Amino acid sequence: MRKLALAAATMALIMNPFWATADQTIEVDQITDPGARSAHEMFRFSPDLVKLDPGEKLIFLNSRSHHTVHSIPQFWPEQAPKVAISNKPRVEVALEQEGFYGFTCRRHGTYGMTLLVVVGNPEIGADFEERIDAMRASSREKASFRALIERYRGSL
Ligand SMILES: [Cu+2]
Repeated sequence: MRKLALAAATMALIMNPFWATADQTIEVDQITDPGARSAHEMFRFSPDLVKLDPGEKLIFLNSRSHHTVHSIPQFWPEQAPKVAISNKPRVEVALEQEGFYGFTCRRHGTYGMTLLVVVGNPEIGADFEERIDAMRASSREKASFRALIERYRGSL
């Protein structure tokens, strides 16, 4: 029983968003887990929900073996430069503007491989469902991204 409780506590930790503190650099890995039970678990960003202060850095690891990192245009601050990474073991990205930054993997986004980075304390606009509808993405990808936003909302 005790082992089970410990496992549950560990799982809860894993499921929680990773909150950055000031001056931290957060690493986001791109995972391929052949032992996973579903495609959504097999291909994923880890962590998949990150909160940063403006100007803090994000490091993307392992944009290889078909993994890429691409901006989701519907969830991207207007003035911020878009991100497009492929075939790179390590890329540093600084996100200067407050807002929601949506990321997808071009190859595995269709299975739900998405990442949400929240910079500062932006408001979740009433139009967020419309934005999700406007994403050029599979229903699984949209559902995965919606779940990230709900997780962020639930953590406030
Ligand atoms: Cu991928």
